[in-house]
Amino acid sequence: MKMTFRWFGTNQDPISLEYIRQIPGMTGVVTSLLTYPVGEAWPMDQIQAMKDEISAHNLEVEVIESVNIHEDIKLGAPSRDEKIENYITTMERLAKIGIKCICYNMMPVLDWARSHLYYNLPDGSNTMRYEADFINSVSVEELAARYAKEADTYEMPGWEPERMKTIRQTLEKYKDMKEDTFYANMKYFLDAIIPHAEKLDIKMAVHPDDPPQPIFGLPKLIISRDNIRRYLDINPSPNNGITLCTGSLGARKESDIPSMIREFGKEGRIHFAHVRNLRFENETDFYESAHFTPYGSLDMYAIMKAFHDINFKGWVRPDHGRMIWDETIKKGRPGYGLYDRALGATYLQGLWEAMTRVKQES
Ligand SMILES: [Mn+2]
Repeated sequence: MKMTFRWFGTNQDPISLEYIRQIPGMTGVVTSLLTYPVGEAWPMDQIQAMKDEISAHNLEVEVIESVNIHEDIKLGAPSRDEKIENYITTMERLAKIGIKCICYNMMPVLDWARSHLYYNLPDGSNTMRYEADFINSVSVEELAARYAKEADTYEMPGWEPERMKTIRQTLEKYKDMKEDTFYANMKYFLDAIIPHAEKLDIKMAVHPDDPPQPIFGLPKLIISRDNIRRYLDINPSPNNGITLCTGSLGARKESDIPSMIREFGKEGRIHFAHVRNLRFENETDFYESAHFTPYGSLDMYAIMKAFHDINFKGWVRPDHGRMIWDETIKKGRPGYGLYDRALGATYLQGLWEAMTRVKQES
């Protein structure tokens, strides 16, 4: 595995590349042009500037998270062809700076949702939380307003005030969409882009839906082993793969993540992994815990063992952590503090080293 760290970009992330470089084992960052409008081709000069800045700090950039998919593509609207053309142009430009993997999601309208961004834990840290009753009782506008208030210095990706202005109309468009139609729209997109991905040597890695259940009446598709199987089968190219996100998949109690890693990983269809833990409070509610197995509900040893057993060579990043130490006061992007993710990265590498040594010495 290659250990990486998510970085939101210049002026978008309070954590410097210099600090990221100091985390043991960190080979590179995973980033995006966050402020660029979805559906348009990213300008080459901005892509190059991003690459130059990261290289100047002795870090690699091989993974982009994310190049977002325009709603027209998900909805199968007539204007999708133009958006797909732009997507391919972005892929071509990213290939020029050595990008090898693009993470994206196929979630209708909203990228993710939580009830709390800074939920206080008994140890004095705070973290993101998902309380199902709360999410089911608020309107999408009320939730957006809550995020804007709680994280006042950062726009939450997918929850930008600009997007919220037309959210009703966008939600309405999905009202009667059948699952088969949604898969057909995904296939149309994949069949258009995957030949280019093959030529450019870029691995496409769809991220599972977060949370993995319908909210605000929106369909959720990439949430389970069977749905991922279907997504991979609609375009069987090895360049059509997944981002295995333990936190997103793990928010369904029935998910067997190690078995998914073995199944999809052995086929070479896992290109990128988000590894984090979460703690269930009851059947539906959870908060994002420290990575260490005893603190959460996911067995991080079993997860890393599955990656180790399949000899995973792709990119891994620690995922959402808690805000700890001085970050609880200064805060920052929820889930994306420096310290807990750095601890997560070293913990995951500790597990990995032990497994490698046991294998060598046996
Ligand atoms: Mn994730």
